[in-house]
Amino acid sequence: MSDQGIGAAVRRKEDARFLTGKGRYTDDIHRPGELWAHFVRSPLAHATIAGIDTEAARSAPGVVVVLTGKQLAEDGVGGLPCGWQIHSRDGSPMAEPAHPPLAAERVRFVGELVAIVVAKSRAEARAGAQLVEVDYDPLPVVASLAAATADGATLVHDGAAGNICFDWEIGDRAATDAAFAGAEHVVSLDLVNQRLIPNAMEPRAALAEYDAASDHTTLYTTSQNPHLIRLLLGAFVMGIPEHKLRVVAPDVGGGFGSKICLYAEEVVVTWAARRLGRPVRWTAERSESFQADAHGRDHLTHAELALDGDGRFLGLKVDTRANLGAYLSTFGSAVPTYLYATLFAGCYTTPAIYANVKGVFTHTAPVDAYRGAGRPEAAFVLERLVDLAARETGIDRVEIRRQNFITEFPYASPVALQYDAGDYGGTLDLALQLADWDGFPGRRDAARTRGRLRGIGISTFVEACGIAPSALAGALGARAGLYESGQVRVHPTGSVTVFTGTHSHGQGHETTFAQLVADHLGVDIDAVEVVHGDTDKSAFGMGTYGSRSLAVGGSAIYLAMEKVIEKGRKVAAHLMEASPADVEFESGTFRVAGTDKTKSLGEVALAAYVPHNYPEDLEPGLDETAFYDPKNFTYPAGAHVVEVEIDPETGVVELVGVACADDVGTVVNPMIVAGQMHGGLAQGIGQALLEHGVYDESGQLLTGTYMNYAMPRAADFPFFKLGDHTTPCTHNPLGVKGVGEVGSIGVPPAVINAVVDALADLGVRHIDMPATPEKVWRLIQEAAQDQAQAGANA
Ligand code: MCN
Repeated sequence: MSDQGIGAAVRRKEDARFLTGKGRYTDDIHRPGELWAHFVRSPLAHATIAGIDTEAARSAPGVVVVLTGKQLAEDGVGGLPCGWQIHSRDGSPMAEPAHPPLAAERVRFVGELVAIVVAKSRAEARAGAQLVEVDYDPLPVVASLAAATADGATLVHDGAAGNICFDWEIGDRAATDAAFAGAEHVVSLDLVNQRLIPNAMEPRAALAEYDAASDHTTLYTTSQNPHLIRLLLGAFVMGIPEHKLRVVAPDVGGGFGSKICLYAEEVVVTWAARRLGRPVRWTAERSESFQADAHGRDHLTHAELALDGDGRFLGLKVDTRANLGAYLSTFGSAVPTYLYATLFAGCYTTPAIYANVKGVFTHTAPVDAYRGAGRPEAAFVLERLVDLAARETGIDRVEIRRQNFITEFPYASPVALQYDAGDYGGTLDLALQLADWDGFPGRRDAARTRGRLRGIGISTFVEACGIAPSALAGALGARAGLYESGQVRVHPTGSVTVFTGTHSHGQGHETTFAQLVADHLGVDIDAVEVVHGDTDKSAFGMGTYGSRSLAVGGSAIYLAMEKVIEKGRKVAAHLMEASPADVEFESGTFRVAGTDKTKSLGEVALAAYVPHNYPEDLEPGLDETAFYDPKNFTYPAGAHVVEVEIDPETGVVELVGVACADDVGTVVNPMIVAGQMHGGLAQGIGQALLEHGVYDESGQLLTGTYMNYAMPRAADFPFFKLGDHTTPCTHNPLGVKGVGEVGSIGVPPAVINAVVDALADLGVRHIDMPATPEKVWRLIQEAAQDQAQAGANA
């Protein structure tokens, strides 16, 4: 390993600009003649729009134009498309109600766009928006899964009976029923996976510009996948040919999945800029982010696990209602189906699995991917059930997992996935060692003497990253391919520019992708620049989500480097008067095998661009592109152990230990991998203990500010103990798997299992997330009352 290549803990190249305030975010970009937009948003969750009076707003100081859904429709701007089609178990396609970017007739969630006010300044746009009079006729609201699926519930969309978008299934129902019929034990659980609200540091923003001379439109936007936004916006919504539309996602301050969707604001700002012939900009206020960024999770689930007398898992049944919000977001239908239920084997050999998922419309913000996207929900169901199974059968929590682990690979799970590699026992052993599992009883007894309840919890899990291959994704309903492009341009003096279709918004690609080049081409890392986020620069790409960037995007870059080496070999052979077959390449040097004749990559590049002495049949230049469509997902796996102490007087849960052993394949940069783990763990622990997006019955968002949506802070965490246990991915050229979501997937059940362990002696069987002090305190009080009652009855 070099000090820059694969495996080196190189400091992030991009941090120099971020830490010195030189990052260039959408809101930092200004165009001459630009105008500001402010949106009028619905204050009601469900209402018909009887009329919109824009008169006063139009004559307000500085206001240039006020536009509504009526004009949008007149201009032929289409609705927001969904990227993944799900079929119900009866074979019918999912309900896909229209999703107009500006509501014209009916509003369906608080925060939905109704009009855009464009003015000379931000303040004037905001003040103008206050003057837009919308005449709403309120309608009944279904703001929760329970309300939306109750008999006779008000319909969110007339075309979706019972508010059901799809009624989807996976697995073998008959085999699963048979497994349950022959079971010794059945463990069942009803649980909630609560709604989360993503909170990227940078709120969403958009700036659109139209150049009439060239008929070119440019949209700067806070996106995780600019090429996809160009495709959807251009081809499906606005009818702009892609060669006339440029989408730039410059520095983006975090996304966590919430910036993969095509949003109504992006469409409306682009439309307004084209209509006016002047640049139009918008930056969300934080309260707009709370209301209108796509939310995450929000499931109600009933699950059952069947076991034989020895604790072997025989069958798993899961029934989930998944909240989709008021409209289908770009990947809203894929998250609770193919990204969720395909993970129900986890790391276990359960032979029969059946899951039914109903996607439900409600009068709430659309729900889409949030870090982990489906996989945390699956791991939570499974790991809570497995823990309960251990308690209810009396089998040790570690042993019940170990005896059900998949140990032979490749492994075909009963829910569609084909695992290629893993060592679940190895990660478990390492996590137990890091956590000092065996020393726990001593620590618990010591805590008791301090009047505290101490618990330890474990979760062992598998995730699937880098959805692939495109043909399979297409067969399952994806309306896009899931490959990636990589271009490697070696300049005449040997420095390198890499163009990728992925997008880095905190993941450190500018460093790790440069490490790939340092490793494979032997170029100094400082002589490598990674370019992303601009559809005019990178050939094409599917962007960044699903922890796909290294496994898919990095592999594309690797393949492009292979092409560079192949061409360079021919040039070097010519320069050294040898046969290409005799030329080897290593660490930046071409060598005639078995001799001391060498040419550096820089010398070869110079010859390629100044081809005075050059092979006749070879094109000049050293610039290669590869598209990589993976053969399979990658399957990172891990074991997370969490230790908590609970103060019975207050119900406060203190996290006293977090130990994680993860297998993310070959590690490119251990420091970045640890950073990704820290971030994911923070979000997973936030879900387990603090965060909850809550609507009241009328569809008002009660958690619309940081005063009532509890975000985790550094002081909420102990030091994380991290361990790495690698089994390389077998089907990509780098052997890598994803790491970006591991923490948020693995840790929530470990936290809740630890909380339940601490309260188990009181008879507590389950607690829903977030395990807030109030919830824990109530459980303790109820348990005390039950025990007192039992004593009185005795
Ligand atoms: N890496 C590595 N070795 C590995 C695996 C990954 O060195 N074996 C490095 C990669 O090269 C990359 C980083 O770790 O620099 C993350 O890689 P990967 O797992 O491929 O994930 P992506 O880059 O595709 O990022 C997506 C993932 C997701 S899905 C969410 S959500 C998320 C996350 O990353 N959102 C983030 N991490 C985030 N981090 C920040 N700061 N901000 C976000 O919005």
